[in-house]
This record gives sequence, structure tokens and C-alpha cells, in this order.
Amino acid sequence: MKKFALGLGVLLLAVVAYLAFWPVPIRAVSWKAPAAPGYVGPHAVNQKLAGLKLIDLGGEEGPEHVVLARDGKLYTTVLSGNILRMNPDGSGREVFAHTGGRVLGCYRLAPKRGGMFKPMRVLICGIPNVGKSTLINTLKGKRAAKTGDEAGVTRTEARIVLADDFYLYDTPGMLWPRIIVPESGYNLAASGAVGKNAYDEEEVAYELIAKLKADYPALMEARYALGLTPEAWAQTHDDELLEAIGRKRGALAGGGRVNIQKAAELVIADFRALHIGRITLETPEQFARWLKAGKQADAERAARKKKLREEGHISPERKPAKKTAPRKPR
Ligand SMILES: Nc1nc2c(ncn2[C@@H]2O[C@H](COP(=O)(O)OP(=O)(O)OP(=O)(O)O)[C@@H](O)[C@H]2O)c(=O)[nH]1
Ligand SMILES: [Mg+2]
Repeated sequence: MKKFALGLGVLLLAVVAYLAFWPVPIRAVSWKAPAAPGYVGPHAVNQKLAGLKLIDLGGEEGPEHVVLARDGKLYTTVLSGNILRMNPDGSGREVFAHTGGRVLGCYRLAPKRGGMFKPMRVLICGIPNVGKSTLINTLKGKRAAKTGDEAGVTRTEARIVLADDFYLYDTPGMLWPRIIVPESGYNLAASGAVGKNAYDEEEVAYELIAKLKADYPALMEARYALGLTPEAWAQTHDDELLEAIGRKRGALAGGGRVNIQKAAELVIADFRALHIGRITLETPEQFARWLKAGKQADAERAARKKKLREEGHISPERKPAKKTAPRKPR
């Protein structure tokens, strides 16, 4: 032990001697700070801001941001969701637009964030393939995140620095762990929010056709020209319609048979590319109805499962996995 301490002492001495005596190319010289000149030059006291005039926002709270636009008007965003427009002197104030939400930005939502030490961190999240990465690229003003016309393009979380004190996080699209509303599952698949391998194109195409023939028969006729009246579209079976569309569009297999898989892909692609037209797949009222039915079916399923478990027909419920602490953002 003594030997070790002695050795350590010698080593320390050697390091100190090296740092103290080894010649280095820097020569230390003394520096005398000049006397402060006082408030002169650009810092001299002036009256340039003496004429400042507070612009009345008419009871609105804000502004967060003000822009003097090319039309010579001031535009400003306020808490109510309004965008106000006025002359530079504040006269002629009017509501230019109502955004329907809070236009005041992230700093108001997270007032303790800001500056280099506590940068604003904003997570962009949503279902797959809805334009999250595209939004980030637009905000950044250049292609910083990979985008593509399919679900699952962004595979890992990525940080995009908008400013020294403002980070955006691009995230992979997320869906619910279980979709209890079957109609939503089909609609998500048709709209491209579900990965290609997670659904059956034929099944989704049939569901899509069932909806379109009922709600948009004229658009379907305009696209596929099957020579059917709206009533005939609504009354013809989905199988027959998909086959007729496939035949019309040349999605054929050997022997003159229709390649149904190809026809299904074609209808889905047409729908996504707006070739059929502008389509609304569901309304909030419809969804509320489906959700109610979905929840009921789910509860019945859970009750059946519980009964089977109690009767010993199926294995006991597994304990939920231990939760790990969420990763701290960088
Ligand atoms: N028409 C239209 N297309 C858009 C818009 N925004 C994005 N897109 C297109 O939608 C597709 C998906 O865009 P992404 O930005 O990759 O979508 P994402 O949400 O990041 O997708 P994932 O990373 O897969 O979850 C791309 O082909 C974009 O060009 C938009 O505002 N209008
Ligand atoms: Mg993405």
C-alpha cells in the first residue's frame, strides 16, 4: 500500500513538473483592460423610441408575432384564434381570419422553455402517412426528414434543429394497439395509413366499393364508365362491380379472367390519388355510432373471454410487462 502511495506521489510530481517546466509555444503577457468609453456611438442615449405608440388590440390577448406584410399592413396572431390585420399605425383594425384554434405558439404553451439551456422541444406525432415529415420539411425550409407516399417511412425518432433553442422531433406514425371499430380499420387501410403487409387489398377494396357505390355512384360511373345508373351502382353486388372494373381497366389474368388482386389495388390507388374524386369516408356522427357499437362488441368479447378463463377453458391472463421509465429526450 505504501509502495503504491509512493508511486502515485512520484507520478503526480512528474505530471506537475511536466506541466510547470515543459516549454510551450505560448508566451503569457499581461493585458490591461482599456477604460470603458461610456454610452457612445451606437450605444449613445437617443430618442428614437420616444415616439413609440401602443397599439390597442381591442381586448384581444397577444400578440405573439407581428408581420409587416407586402401589402403594407400589419398582421398579428392573438389568443382567441383570430389573425388581426391593421394599418401600421393600428388604425383600420379588422379580423383577417379566424383559425378556429390557438394560433399562439409553443412558447405560450410551455412558458418555462426557451433559450439554449432549455430549448423548446416539439414532438410531431400522428397516424402514419399523414404528412408529419412533410410538415417538418416545410417548417425547416429544406428536406430534413425522409417522406414518401406509404405508411411507415419514418422508422425512428429524429431531431430536427429549427433554431438553437427550438427542436422538432419527427416520429414514426402511430396507430391504436387495437382497432375496435372495423369500419375505421378499413378506412385507415384504404387511405394509406396502414402498412401494406397489414391488410388484405381485396377485402379493403370491397369495403371501399360498398361505401363509394352508396355515397358516390356518379363519381364511380364517371371514373369507370360501366354504363350503370346511380341506382344500378347501388344495387349491384361489390364482387360484380370489382370484376367489371378490373375487366374494363385491363386487370386480366390468363384465359380472360379478371385478376381481382390487381383490380383491388387499382381501385385503392385511384381512390388515394383522388382519381375518383374528393371523397369523405366517414362523418363524426357515423364514427360516434360505430364507436358505440365497437365498444359494445369489445365489452361482450371481454366478458366471453373472462367466462372462458373462469371455467378454465383458456389460460389465465398474463401479468402486464413491467413498465420501463420513458427515455429522456436529448
Ligand atoms: N396532397 C397532399 N399530400 C401531402 C401533404 N403533406 C404530405 N403529403 C404527401 O403525403 C405522403 C406522406 O407524407 P409524409 O410526410 O412522409 O408522412 P408521414 O406522416 O411522415 O408518414 P410516416 O413517416 O410514414 O408516418 C407524401 O407522399 C407527401 O408528399 C399535403 O398537405 N397534401
Ligand atoms: Mg414521416
